[in-house]
Amino acid sequence: MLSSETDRFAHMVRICDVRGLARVLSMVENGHILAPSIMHSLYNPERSSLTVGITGPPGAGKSTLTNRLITFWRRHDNKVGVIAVDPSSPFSGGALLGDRVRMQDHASDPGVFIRSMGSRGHLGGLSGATRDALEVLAAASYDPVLVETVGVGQAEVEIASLADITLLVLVPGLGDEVQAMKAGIMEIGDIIVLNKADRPGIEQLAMSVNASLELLPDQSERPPVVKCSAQTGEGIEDLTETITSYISSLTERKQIARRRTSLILDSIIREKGRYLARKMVTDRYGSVEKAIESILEGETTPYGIGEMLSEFIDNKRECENEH
Ligand SMILES: Nc1nc2c(ncn2[C@@H]2O[C@H](COP(=O)(O)OP(=O)(O)O)[C@@H](O)[C@H]2O)c(=O)[nH]1
Ligand SMILES: [Mg+2]
Repeated sequence: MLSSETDRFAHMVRICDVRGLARVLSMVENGHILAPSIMHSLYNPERSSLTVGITGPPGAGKSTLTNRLITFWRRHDNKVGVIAVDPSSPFSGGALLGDRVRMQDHASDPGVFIRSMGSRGHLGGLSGATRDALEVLAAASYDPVLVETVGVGQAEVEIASLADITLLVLVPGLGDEVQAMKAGIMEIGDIIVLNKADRPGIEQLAMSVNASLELLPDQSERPPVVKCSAQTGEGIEDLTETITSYISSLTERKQIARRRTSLILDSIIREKGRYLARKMVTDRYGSVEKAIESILEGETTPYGIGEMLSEFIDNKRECENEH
């Protein structure tokens, strides 16, 4: 029964039945009991669809740019999937208003599937839900699947770097130095997009970004930097050419499949590890809050609990009744 249901949903995704697809995405988001087996059935490390992460500070023009990129790929007859992730929004499934408005050129195009994800409800965390949603849209042969994340915090960076290619969007005037000098942020962009090139300050931004990139120890890994204006369309062709040539440089399919699989497995290991450890603490103390009480009362320490977890994992202890 379970397996035939799984097959039915996986089939709906593969034939790109839009309602089935929306249903499966909701199941993934809400941690439905069938979600893992559907994902298991759909996963193909050597799938041909590529995923493109678009990240950068709020207001950088990511949605406007996404709109332009959709137009580009639609002209090449690709079906395009878009996942707009906003961790600060409580909404999921429905519309993130601003994003929808920015992408409305494509709202009625059946070759474009747009899905918004907010912070609410994800049992495995927003990044796990996004990870799986990317795989679902890729399995439905949307190619590419774009994922726009708002902000440059840890969570957003993690989500964007799950994609096969990541665009980091920076703009003049949002505290250029701060933006450019965050070395960690530089490392996440395969392509750095300097948007709002129609605005003053773009040259200054380009200089400060290039100066930061000089500091990369391996200059052969230096990401291309492209100036454009998502609003006027200036430089968009340069950007699409850069993306296309980046994609064709990723010729080693096996290598992409390996990287993709390793990121997904790593993310699942982290997710399950956190779940397992919390569950062990809860089994032992009743709840995480009670564990904290025990620590404050001097009965143990966070490290003592860590040790206990290690011993549980290594089977050196029985789970309950240890003193
Ligand atoms: N001047 C200018 N404004 C832009 C450009 N791209 C986007 N915008 C504007 O910047 C604002 C934020 O854009 P949006 O795409 O929603 O940014 P997001 O938060 O990164 O998704 C909107 O008012 C856009 O019209 C650009 O290249 N030049
Ligand atoms: Mg946006």
